[in-house]
Amino acid sequence: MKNTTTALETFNVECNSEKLMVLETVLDEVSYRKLMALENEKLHRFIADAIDLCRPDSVFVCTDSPEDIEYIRQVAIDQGEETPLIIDGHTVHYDGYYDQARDKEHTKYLVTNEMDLGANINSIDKASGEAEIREILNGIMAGKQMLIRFLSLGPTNSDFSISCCQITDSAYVAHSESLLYRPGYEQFKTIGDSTDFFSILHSAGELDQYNVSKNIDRRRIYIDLEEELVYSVNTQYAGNTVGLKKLSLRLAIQKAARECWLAEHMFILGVKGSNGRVTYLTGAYPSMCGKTSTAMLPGEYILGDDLAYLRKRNGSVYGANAESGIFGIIQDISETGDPVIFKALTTPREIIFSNVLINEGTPYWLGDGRETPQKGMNHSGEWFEGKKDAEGNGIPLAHKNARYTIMQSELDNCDPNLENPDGALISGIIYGGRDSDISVPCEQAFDWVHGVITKGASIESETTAATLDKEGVLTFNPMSNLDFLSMPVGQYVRMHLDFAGGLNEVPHIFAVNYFQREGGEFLTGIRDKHVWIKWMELRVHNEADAIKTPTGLIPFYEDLKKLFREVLDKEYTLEAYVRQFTCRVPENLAKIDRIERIYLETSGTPDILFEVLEAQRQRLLEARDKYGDMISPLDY
Ligand code: SPV
Ligand code: MN
Repeated sequence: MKNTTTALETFNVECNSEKLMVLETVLDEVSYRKLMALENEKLHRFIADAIDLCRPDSVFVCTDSPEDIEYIRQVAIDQGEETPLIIDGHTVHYDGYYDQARDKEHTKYLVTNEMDLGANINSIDKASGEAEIREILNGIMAGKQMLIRFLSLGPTNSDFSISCCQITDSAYVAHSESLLYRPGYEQFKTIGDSTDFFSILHSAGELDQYNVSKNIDRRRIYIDLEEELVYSVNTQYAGNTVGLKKLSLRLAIQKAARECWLAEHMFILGVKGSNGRVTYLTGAYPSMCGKTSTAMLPGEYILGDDLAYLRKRNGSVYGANAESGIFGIIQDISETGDPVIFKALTTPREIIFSNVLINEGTPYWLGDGRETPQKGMNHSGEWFEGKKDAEGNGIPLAHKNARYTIMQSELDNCDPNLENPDGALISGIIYGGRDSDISVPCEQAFDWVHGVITKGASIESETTAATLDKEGVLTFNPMSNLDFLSMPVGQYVRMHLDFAGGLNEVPHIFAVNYFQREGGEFLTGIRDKHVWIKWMELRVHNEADAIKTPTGLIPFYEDLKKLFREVLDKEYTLEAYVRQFTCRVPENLAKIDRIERIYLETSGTPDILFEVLEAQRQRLLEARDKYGDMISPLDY
């Protein structure tokens, strides 16, 4: 039993026709009519409460009509949240200098006494958290216009669809959503009075002279799992504000658990095989582990780059992209390295660049392979080579987390199934990591349980120079979803294990590591990942054999040699193969110890996890007795 009544509950109890009157008094006739066409009481209450709380000067309801979509794009420019660039359709947006990434510290779940999310998940007592954030939101939209959008996660009118209502005072946020998500106004008509939708209330708060959020010290992102409601305030960075991205992923993970499907931080890639077949693989990799470059492999199809929903139908797994656009890292995109995306970013079409350098209306970013100007505008304001910030740190010409926002359909290799309400048949799941000397470049799990536990639930990734942490420290990140878990990690792993129940076609599980190193040198080339992916495609169709090792199934040299020739037109030596696919027993044993320790400290871990890790340890010990610490793939 709950012993406290929250402010929202009080509002709902009191939300009689008098409270709802605010809709009639604040909305103009056109917006009122648009809203009333959606006959949903919970929706009307959410919007009435937001208006009552934030007190905007005016409200705009977006129906997704071309005029409404254009209106939002234009407001973003008129308000100075975006500036048009030389190329048609391109604009630039800046987030504040200290608002360049997801704020993990201030992203919290609002929890009641009876909820247990485990020790590692950031949470706050619901009544006090709600009171705190509503106090910050109180009157925050004075002098501003509130924008209301209806959107769909997943293709519309499908099993995958989740209707969402986003309220924001940032036209940049609303505009980003035009590029990143499917329109949902019409879908809201079809859900009738259902309470089954996500609600997001965002305000950028007071803006400074550069139109960036001023009160960063009062930046808060609070998530109410019971109400499927998110509050976000005093921030603009899309990962904190675009409600359908990581904020909804947290809600979707809980919803998926209730409804027996999976909401994952995964790309979906369509790999071309023989006779015109296309095989779909999903992939979960922590950041800076090659996720986007794998999703965008030249010559293959991209179905999604960040968020995948996986559902079971007729004994098989089908996947859909929760999004229809890309909010991608722009650093290191160059004409030679990434021709498809580079071309898209340098030709006319709708794109929002964020936190890049602008010189004479042209965007520049780190690692773009071009001669870069010595001055311009960037996330620090007027920028010049050698500029330092308040802490004395040199300011690079663009932020490392600078991004581009683009509709996926703008890419030449966009998968034709993007809007397919049935999704695509998923044949395999890839888990990525980053370590210098533990995992081989690619490996297949023995079966679903072995894969979920030793690959997905055991992901570790070395910290890189891109974070403030010490470099090379292994960080635990199960299914690369740790930042977004809305349940104890043991329960989340159990949910994956159970997912295979009732399946006739169980997806194959693979692991990759693109970052093996010896003496500072990478053992694999940047494009070699394409070969590992093509090998997986063959494995799915039983067209390649594999060698059984203590940790999984690895490729035969001859198969890889052939693929290197076909895919990359490259010679692949036996020497390279042996170095890359040697099993390092002590490193693998130490990893098992680390993972086991983490799960022992977490309540609710299923026993099978410990059994599977122990069996892997025993296989490694037996192999060590027979072959020694370093086992060549030619030994078995
Ligand atoms: C990530 O950090 O995993 C992203 C970008 O995809 S964000 O929207 O910030 O989550
Ligand atoms: Mn992501």
